[in-house]
Amino acid sequence: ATSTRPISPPESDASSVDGTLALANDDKARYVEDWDGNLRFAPIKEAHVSRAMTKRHGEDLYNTAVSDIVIVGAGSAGLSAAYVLAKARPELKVTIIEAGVAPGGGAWVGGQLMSSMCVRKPAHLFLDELDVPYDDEGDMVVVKHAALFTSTILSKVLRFPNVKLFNATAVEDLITRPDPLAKTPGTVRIAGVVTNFTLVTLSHGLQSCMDPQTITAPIVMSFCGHDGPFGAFSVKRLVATGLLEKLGNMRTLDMRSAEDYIVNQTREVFPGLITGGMELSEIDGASRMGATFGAMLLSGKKAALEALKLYDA
Ligand code: AHZ
Repeated sequence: ATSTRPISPPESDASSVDGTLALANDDKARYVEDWDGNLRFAPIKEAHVSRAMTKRHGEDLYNTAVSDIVIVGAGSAGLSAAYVLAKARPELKVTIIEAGVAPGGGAWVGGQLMSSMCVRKPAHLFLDELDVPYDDEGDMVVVKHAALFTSTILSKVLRFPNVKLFNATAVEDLITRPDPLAKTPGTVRIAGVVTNFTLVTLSHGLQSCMDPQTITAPIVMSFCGHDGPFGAFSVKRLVATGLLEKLGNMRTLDMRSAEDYIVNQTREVFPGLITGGMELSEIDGASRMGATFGAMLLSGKKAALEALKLYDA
């Protein structure tokens, strides 16, 4: 049996409102799925593929070189911030930089490589907004697989026209400018980020002359997680450059207090730099919470609300 369902022709970007391709009648006859051994893909040229990708990537780099808000780190906190921002303010250009190939940080598993994700109330309201189902266990809810949360929020974030994600791309420095609001001369504020392909960032010891790119933005939000190979990048960089005296270093696990603290203290930690999620525990010397994610979701949301306050000030 031959299905007459059309598949995407290579040249067309056109799609109708409901997402189905608007094909001419003869296209419907040409592009068919044939399961009897006669399936033929549409013709292709290698250059078409190369140009389709390089054109868009170049345009994306060009367009986001000046952004409204840069989000560093697309773990559960960073993605939550991106979702709230992009939804609330479609006119703002939100650029996300994620060092890993796979956005999501640690939120592909719920903890100790186990799949379920525990979320304390009231963060279940954020899951409701995202339409992520869960089991209600009273004071907390359990999503059957952390990947269900992460894939759902990721798909929603990426659909916003005002969001651009560069993955496999690391922030390897911050941009600073003299702070016009500061009383002390010489005081600076964060004014953007310096990026490179993560593979290049990892290879600086092997090759010189691999200069990075820049993205300027009035507000940078950092959700790089707690210390690790790439963790807590922005706050560690503040200390390394003498802009901050020292880090508090993440403390031992205290599930009872850690989540409230992280959400309530999510803030602009340095002029132009908002920090949330577990990166905040490194600057403040706050406890970790272990495998319970409500604070990551709501710290992302609080950070987004703080960013909008700053942006509109
Ligand atoms: O790849 C990192 C990850 O996806 C990314 N990242 C780190 N440094 C970066 C850099 N440039 C670009 N220089 C960078 N991206 O940041 C993301 C951090 O995600 P995460 O899941 O590690 O952090 P989070 O704060 O969103 O969530 C923490 C979840 C934890 S840890 C924890 C505990 O240890 O007790 N408990 C919870 C709930």
